[in-house]
Amino acid sequence: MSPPLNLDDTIVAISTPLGQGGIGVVRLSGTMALAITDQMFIARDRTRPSTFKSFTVHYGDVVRKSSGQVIDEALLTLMRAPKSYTKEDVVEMSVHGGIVSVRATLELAVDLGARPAEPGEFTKRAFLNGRIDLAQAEAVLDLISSRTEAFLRVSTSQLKGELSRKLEKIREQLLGVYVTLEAIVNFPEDDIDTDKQWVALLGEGIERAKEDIGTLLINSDHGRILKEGIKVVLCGRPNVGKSSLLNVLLRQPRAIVSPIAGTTRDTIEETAHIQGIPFQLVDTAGVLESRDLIEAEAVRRSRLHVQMADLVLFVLDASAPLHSDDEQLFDLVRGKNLFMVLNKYDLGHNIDKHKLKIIFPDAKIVCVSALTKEGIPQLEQAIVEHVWHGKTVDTEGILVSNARHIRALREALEAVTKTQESLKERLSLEFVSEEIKRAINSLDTITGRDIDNDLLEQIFAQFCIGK
Ligand SMILES: Nc1nc2c(ncn2[C@@H]2O[C@H](COP(=O)(O)OP(=O)(O)OP(=O)(O)O)[C@@H](O)[C@H]2O)c(=O)[nH]1
Ligand SMILES: [Mg+2]
Repeated sequence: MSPPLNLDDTIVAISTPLGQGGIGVVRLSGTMALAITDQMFIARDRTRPSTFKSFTVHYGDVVRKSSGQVIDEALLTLMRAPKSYTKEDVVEMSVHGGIVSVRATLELAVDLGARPAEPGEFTKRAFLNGRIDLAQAEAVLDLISSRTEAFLRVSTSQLKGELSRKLEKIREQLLGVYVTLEAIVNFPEDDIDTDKQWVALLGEGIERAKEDIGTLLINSDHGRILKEGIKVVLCGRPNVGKSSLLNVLLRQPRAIVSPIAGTTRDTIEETAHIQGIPFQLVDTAGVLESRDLIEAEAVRRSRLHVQMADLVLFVLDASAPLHSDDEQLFDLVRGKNLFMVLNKYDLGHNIDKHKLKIIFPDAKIVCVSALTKEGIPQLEQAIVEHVWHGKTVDTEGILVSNARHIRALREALEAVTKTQESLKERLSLEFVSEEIKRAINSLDTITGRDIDNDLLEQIFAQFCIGK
């Protein structure tokens, strides 16, 4: 475990990606931020940064005063505590992009007493100083790594506190139940338990909380999909057109296509966005029996990808009858989420669809031509529908996407369900009350109201430096 970080330190970091760019930002936060800036920034009008008003921007030079060396010209932005990202005094100096200038500015601040920030330490301070809760801090992380606009919307809504407010509502419901239960347990002489009404009342409160947690969990599937994407694996015997199909779905000629069987000898992975959802498409080698070590490895990889797929597109040649090589692959894809993609439809339909239907009753059959692109929009539509299980997704609503949050919600749901059962079976009220407490604690780990230090370290360690 790393030692606890000192909140009294003034921290500094380069907050923009290192590399060539128009500008680079060096950010300072802490009680000494202004005093340090006074030592390294000379404004054009010679006024000292510590006298600047909050939310103002100033033009000047970053200067190493000991040697008189001007490091770069800069624009300085000041945000005074508590109205800043960290709730501390924050100074941001925008210097010219490129590595040298930002590094020199950072080193100067360190020489003057600032400590290089740990990854995510600015956001961590925002959390520890009570500006945002943990769910919001994690939304910052998601926002930075968003790969689709749909997911960007999800993380922005979480950052604005929509998830936190919903959790707070559920917490209050459960807390109401908990307080009532504790009162009954501690003051039995009030004789409330002769009145059956309270059981019904408690039951209602619990049921409502359960429904709310349940809804968050159902939608979390969608949140996770938007965040992580869906792994779609194309498999099938050689020459059926897997690579051609991959290229069509990617809208670029990524994989080599040829009439020679066994063209693809390795797995090819690319990301495609279909209707705002990120898909990780994997093209596999069609070889069945390997003639050499390379092909043996290709077969092994293909099998591994099929096993890990969220959806398998089993590609077949629609213009020819089922081939024994097709059938050899049936066992590999059995039990997977499966689409039968009948390709080369432009060449005729000689495949026995009826037989396929009998062998794979649950698989969807789609006819396409990678050559003429006939049926491709329908294939894409079917994939998207399959992903959302036929439901439309409201990406404006609250979508929990974080695995940690999902786990905590599941625990809370389990505890609440147990409470319900215990009430029904009229088990001891102490027991019921304990379970409610457990549910509340689980919810509290999401917002960080109740979280241990190690986990906190782990969460912020995923951030980049400077955020
Ligand atoms: N007429 C027609 N030809 C197609 C279609 N799709 C692919 N082809 C042709 O079929 C041949 C094989 O295509 P590939 O995409 O390389 O097939 P593959 O399944 O990736 O083959 P391997 O990598 O060897 O396993 C090429 O000559 C393609 O041009 C289609 O829909 N219609
Ligand atoms: Mg291929």
